[in-house]
Amino acid sequence: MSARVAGRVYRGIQPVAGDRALAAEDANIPVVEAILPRESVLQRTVPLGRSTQIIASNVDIVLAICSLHQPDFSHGFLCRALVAARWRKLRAVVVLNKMDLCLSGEDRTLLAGILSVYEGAGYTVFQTSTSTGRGTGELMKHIRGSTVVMAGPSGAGKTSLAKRYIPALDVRIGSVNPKTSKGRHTTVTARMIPLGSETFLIDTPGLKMFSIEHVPREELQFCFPEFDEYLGRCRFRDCLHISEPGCGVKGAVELGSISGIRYGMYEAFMREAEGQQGNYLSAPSER
Ligand SMILES: Nc1nc2c(ncn2[C@@H]2O[C@H](COP(=O)(O)OP(=O)(O)OP(=O)(O)O)[C@@H](O)[C@H]2O)c(=O)[nH]1
Ligand SMILES: [Mg+2]
Ligand SMILES: [Zn+2]
Repeated sequence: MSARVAGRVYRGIQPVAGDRALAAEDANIPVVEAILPRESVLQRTVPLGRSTQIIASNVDIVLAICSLHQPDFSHGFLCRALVAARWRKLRAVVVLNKMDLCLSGEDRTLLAGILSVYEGAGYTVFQTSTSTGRGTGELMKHIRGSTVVMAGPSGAGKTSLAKRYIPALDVRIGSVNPKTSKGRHTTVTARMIPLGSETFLIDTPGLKMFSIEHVPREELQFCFPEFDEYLGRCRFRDCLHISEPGCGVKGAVELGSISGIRYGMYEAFMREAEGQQGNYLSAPSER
């Protein structure tokens, strides 16, 4: 159903997918008079603009969706999306889509590495293919009854997943540029799609990078759930787990209890937050 938004609403707040609104009926077209307070939001920093953008509101779960190839998997993208979700206290799960393209021995090694990093960090990882339907039923069981926002690079298959669940959905599916393996930014606005009466899936435009500059530097350590049990074990109470002696987090990395790739991401985000390395560099340990 479409609605008109009263001009004064825009002066206070920009409506986003997931918002709940008070609406009045005007010549059969609902007119949004007010946006109700948001219970939760997923937000990102707008690259270069230094402002933040609320991607969706009132969500229960963030589906951080990516693929091994077309586009290529990026720890940087995935870890940023997971940080953004956790900073807003949103539950996140990882969806590895396009599993039908994961055929070679090299792919299986890559997959095993990714699973060990993210499952080791406590995340549930779903392996799906919107082409064959693999894993999409299991994913549906997990999200049933929730409002879910998809976040991922362009071309990962977000809209294709929505269409797998609602085949009659009138949406555009893009393609992936064969030269660059990147998507073509087909979806341009976020949209909430009802999947049954109590499950809602928010499709979003693919991002080049999920920027998290809005997350304060000292709070990044709390956005890596696997750090939690080690945070109290540092010699210094204000340890930021970079170069301080007697650091519990670094000790756990050395013992292999925390993945070196995830810790490398933490270090990179801390450096970025300090502004030493400019913005949006990929982390040194990214493979
Ligand atoms: N092989 C394969 N291709 C897929 C799968 N899912 C999506 N695709 C293809 O990937 C391309 C991009 O799919 P979209 O669903 O438009 O991707 P998106 O994430 O919505 O992209 P944006 O809207 O640009 O953010 C299309 O050519 C799809 O057919 C999959 O599971 N396997
Ligand atoms: Mg799309
Ligand atoms: Zn420490």
